[in-house]
Amino acid sequence: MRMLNLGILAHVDAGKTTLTERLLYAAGVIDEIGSVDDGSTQTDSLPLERQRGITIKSAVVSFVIDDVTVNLIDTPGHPDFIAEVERVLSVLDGAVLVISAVEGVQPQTRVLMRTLQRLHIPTLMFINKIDRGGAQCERVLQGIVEKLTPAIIPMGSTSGLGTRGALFAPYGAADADFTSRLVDLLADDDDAFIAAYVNDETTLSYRQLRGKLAAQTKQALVHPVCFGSAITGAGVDSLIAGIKELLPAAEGDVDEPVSGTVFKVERGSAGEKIAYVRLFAGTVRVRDRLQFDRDNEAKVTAISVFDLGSAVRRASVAAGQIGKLWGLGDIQIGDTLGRPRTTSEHHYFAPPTLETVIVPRRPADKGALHVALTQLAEQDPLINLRQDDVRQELFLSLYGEVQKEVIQATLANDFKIDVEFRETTTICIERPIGTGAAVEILHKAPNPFLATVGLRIEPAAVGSGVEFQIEAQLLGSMPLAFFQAVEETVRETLQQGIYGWEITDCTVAMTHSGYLGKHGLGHQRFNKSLSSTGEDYRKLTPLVLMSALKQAGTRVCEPMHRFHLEVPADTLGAMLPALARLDAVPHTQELRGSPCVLEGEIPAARVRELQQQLPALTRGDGVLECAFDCYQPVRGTISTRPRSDHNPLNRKEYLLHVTRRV
Ligand SMILES: Nc1nc2c(ncn2[C@@H]2O[C@H](COP(=O)(O)OP(=O)(O)OP(=O)(O)O)[C@@H](O)[C@H]2O)c(=O)[nH]1
Ligand SMILES: [Mg+2]
Repeated sequence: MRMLNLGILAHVDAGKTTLTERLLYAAGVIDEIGSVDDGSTQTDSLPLERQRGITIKSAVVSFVIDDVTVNLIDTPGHPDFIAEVERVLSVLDGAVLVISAVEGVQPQTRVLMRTLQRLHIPTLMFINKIDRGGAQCERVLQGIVEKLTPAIIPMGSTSGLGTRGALFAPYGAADADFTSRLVDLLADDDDAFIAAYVNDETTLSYRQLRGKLAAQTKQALVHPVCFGSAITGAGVDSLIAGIKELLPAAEGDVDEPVSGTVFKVERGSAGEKIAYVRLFAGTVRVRDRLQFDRDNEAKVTAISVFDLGSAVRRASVAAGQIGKLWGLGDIQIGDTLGRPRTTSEHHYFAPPTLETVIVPRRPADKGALHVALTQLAEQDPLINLRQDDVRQELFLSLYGEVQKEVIQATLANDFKIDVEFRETTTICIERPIGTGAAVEILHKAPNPFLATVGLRIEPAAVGSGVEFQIEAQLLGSMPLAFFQAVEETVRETLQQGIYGWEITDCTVAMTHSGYLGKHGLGHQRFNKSLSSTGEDYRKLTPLVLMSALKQAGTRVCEPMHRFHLEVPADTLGAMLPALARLDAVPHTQELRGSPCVLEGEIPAARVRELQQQLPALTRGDGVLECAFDCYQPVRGTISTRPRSDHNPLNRKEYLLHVTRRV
């Protein structure tokens, strides 16, 4: 049996969960189609999802198309839950990007498509809701070409747009327009193909063209587009045929050593940890001992595998499948099973841009709150729980207000803890401005450590993160463990820059190294106080790095959102000055007709104010959509905005503290 792990992604409310339901129905897994609005779908199974009618967590269901088992992952579309999407990206073989035929390409659609392309995930597009009033076809296609990618091909035509009877009819060999568009599209990436075509148009059979289309779709070079309606079922059969024909199902090697990725962690009814794993190679059986990150090893006590809808208990899970594993107490999201991880941690989307202080309404709940949040952070590592040393307050990272409400409701429902939030602030980053270097040499005052560390820090491309390099002449000059200690400490130290924000988009090069080894001690026994240890490097590195960083200087950058605003034409006069007051900059405006469309950038810190002012400014008719876009230097005269609880004095004390060798 071949397997296909398929993600359904889209802007909020485009119809992912409804489409999932429709696919399960068409595949014969369910007899009745559930509805998001009644809270009866398979994948929106959490009480909160059913109450609110939105997806909050990614959920897996499975169905079979002929000889292919599809594990389908329904993801949330709301930008506050983008972390849920991020975690599943590394386990997907392919994706369906859903776009509403009424709303067209929306801000989150862009964010998602950009990432799917960056990761080369083969993607089909499904233009949903063709039955809804206002549904359009050409305009949406044009929007896709302009805002997402020109490498698309509509796979059929629609009729009765905007009515319950709207239909989708797939093109075939006889549609000359379709075949010539196919040739144009496919030739773009294939010179031999175009040569064959130029020589003799008729030598290319329709079957060859479809084969080529499948090959290029599987390489994520082109994106076939189907239309339909998840509510009426129109176009769903063609989508299913497309999933089978055009996306890369594969048979994993079940006899190889185990290799897998954990993309979701949840707690069972008895509080036990359950890890969702996509297995790329090998077979895991109950009672197997499994190795995973951070040198952990544990015994698998139970397994279930997704089969015809939900997960069922099995004795094993094999390559290609998604399984739930019990017994791995220390497992975390993102962990690799079996073979050690080869790449460093990847974030495909921007991390949360807001941070809030969370406090229990009953002070006595403080301990319980800490425990509960630690458990939530286990399922959602990006909420990044931290406690500040001075005020002993708990800080949570957040994407937005909806996520905040969901955390509040989860704490109340599942843990019986009432909480409130204080002071939501934006999380900035710091980028180095120039190059800085520093070095501390062994046995040379004031260096109190038995280690030599030299570091140079310089700016790198925006979005590149932190790269650590060891300069060539140092390689092999010191035990690897010491280099590792330096790299780990560099990454740790960069969590808090000069103004207290995380430093990113830089390269740190190790320029000097040195150690005192056991061999230097002659006949004496190994003596910790006379030879270098990892601790020496862990304590010296922050001092060297911070002094290099001060030399380089840093610039505080704040998160910016891209906004898409639709407002009645006659409210524009009030809207534009309001945007200016909020530091929002419109780049494009479509002022003809009503509503007018404004698109541009706004600091993340001001989005909430805009949301609050919008109803009054537009008589309640304004529609605002925002998605994170980039980090930009904080504007105005104050280009350095320190973190609220950042206390340079503390940092100094910390550095003084670490200079004492123990
Ligand atoms: N008319 C019409 N309505 C649809 C269609 N598909 C979904 N809807 C409606 O659109 C709304 C959102 O549908 P969902 O399936 O929850 O959308 P979603 O993409 O899963 O939303 P999130 O998971 O919250 O991002 C619901 O009210 C659906 O009934 C469709 O094809 N036609
Ligand atoms: Mg949904």
